[in-house]
Amino acid sequence: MTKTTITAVSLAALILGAGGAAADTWRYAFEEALEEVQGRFAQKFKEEVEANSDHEVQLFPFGTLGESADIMEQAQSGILQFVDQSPGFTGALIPEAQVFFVPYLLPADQDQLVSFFRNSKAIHELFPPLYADQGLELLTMFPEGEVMMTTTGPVTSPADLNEVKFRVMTNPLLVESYHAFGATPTPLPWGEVYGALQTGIIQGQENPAFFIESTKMYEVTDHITRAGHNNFTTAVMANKDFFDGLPDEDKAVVQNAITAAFDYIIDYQTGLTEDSLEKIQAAKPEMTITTLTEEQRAPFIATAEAVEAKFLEIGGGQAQAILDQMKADLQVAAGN
Ligand code: 6CS
Repeated sequence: MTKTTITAVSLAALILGAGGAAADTWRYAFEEALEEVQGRFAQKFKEEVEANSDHEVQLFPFGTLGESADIMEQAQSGILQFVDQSPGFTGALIPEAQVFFVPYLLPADQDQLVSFFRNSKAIHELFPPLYADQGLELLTMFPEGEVMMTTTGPVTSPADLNEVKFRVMTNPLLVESYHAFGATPTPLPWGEVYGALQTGIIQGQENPAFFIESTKMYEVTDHITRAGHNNFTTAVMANKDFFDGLPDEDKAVVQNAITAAFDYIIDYQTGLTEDSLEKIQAAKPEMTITTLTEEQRAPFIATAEAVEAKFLEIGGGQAQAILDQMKADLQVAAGN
């Protein structure tokens, strides 16, 4: 062996042979700011990984690497090791993920909701192969809070949404759902929403209360309506080649950090909705916050069947299996 060959072999041994002992920097991007729910989750994940390994996690909040669609591309191509992208956007890539936009499917009860996310076979067994087909290791899904409409006009019935250009995430089933609610759905990336409301291009959007407060949506709308139609679901993934290539000890570090961050983010959200609504009311006393009565909700609830049928049409090859399993999981979460 020549000296050059020996050096090259030693170098390769150093890089490959070190296995899990090598300290790496892992890049993790998400769709929100550092102090919003996805950012809090990511901070907890980073803290856990760094406490239990030599690796460093570098966090990229919303806007630093582009929109949601951009960070997904970067994660799929391996530029990022981790990404948080909500089914509201992933539904365009994985049609089955649109199931989270069948209105009134997820329970309003927080304990049932958390139990569903913890134990769901649909999430833990059926979705991972669908994400894997897109080069992604699905690590977890978690809820971010009751979704509320914020609009420039008051809303107590679908008729009030007539002619309302209503921003939705870029997800075909969410478009269908707002059609069924009587609005004119307008899919937009997040970065365009405030400006579109300010300039009157759109007149409404939906999001959880913490996000309406932190992104100051109340400055450009006047009414919050709680129709109880959904809870915001998000998902954290790793680039699959990266994850598959990790030694077992690092896979365990990642999985344990995800479990710790899941528990943390559920605790963190206790009281968050009500606190956020209070902050909104304090910042803008004239903002109306209306919880629709059962009677007022009835026509919104009545759309669920048609939207579910649409999901089965456009939700991909596994749509029926996913929907059936979700319903079975929800029954278990409800204690039936
Ligand atoms: O509406 C959206 O697009 C955003 N909403 C939340 C709660 N998180 C990120 C997402 O981009």
